[in-house]
Amino acid sequence: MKNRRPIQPPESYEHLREFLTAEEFAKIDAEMKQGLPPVPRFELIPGFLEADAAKTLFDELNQLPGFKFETGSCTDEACHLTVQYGPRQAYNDCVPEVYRVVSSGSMPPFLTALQTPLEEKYDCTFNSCQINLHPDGNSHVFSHKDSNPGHICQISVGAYREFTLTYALPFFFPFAHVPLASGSLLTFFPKEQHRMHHGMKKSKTPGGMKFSVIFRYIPAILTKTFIKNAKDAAEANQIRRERDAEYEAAQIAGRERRLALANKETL
Ligand SMILES: O=C(O)CCC(=O)C(=O)O
Ligand SMILES: [Mn+2]
Repeated sequence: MKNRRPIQPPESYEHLREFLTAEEFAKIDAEMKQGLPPVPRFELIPGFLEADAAKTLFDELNQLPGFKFETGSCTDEACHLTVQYGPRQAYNDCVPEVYRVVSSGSMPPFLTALQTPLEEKYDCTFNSCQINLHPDGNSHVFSHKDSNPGHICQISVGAYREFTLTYALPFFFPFAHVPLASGSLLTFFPKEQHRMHHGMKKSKTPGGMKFSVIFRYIPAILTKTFIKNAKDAAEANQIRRERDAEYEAAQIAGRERRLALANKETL
């Protein structure tokens, strides 16, 4: 396998032929009897916020109370701090209590003002905002998938960092290094984020502070448990049903609210 990596979302797995030997690719083709699943898309908008707006957001985030060292990992040292508004997803049982955050209640207005245009842009509805504070270039995020259904929108402000995206299917392969410049928006799409992992390596050069502002819809059931904690398939299906029913109902209700508001504005 060669060592170069693209940084743009690929349109298909075809680009892997550049990196894999013909034998490796033929083996994968053969293993995936149904054919390869579609490539998980992501969208990066580098200048989603103008420099001034990014600076203002950085200053507002810097004033927020309640940041706490946090990790979702059972083994990694906590090296970022977090504050969460709206529902907070459950932690794996092995995550030390001291590194778990709880919800700080409802979102302050400056975050709601960021959420609204994202919901309009992607026709989706969020109910939570997680803010991660990375104090310097030494903080990192281990490679993982998020557990929520639906879109994930992440706005970055502050020091430059990169996300590494890794295919989880059909094989483990880091396929993109995504530049998270200040003011950028990175969006993962429903279901597709489950086919890849995202993580942030330590910075190679000394770097300053960075905030990640992450909007998601987190159904109540996911604040209590994980599908992989289910004791059997029936319980896993019950969790899935509850998760999807709440999520779908919230998406429909949110769309109706947006439509009603748009109609009122055009009157
Ligand atoms: O802090 C970040 O940049 C990403 C964190 C993340 O992926 C998560 O908390 O699920
Ligand atoms: Mn994540």
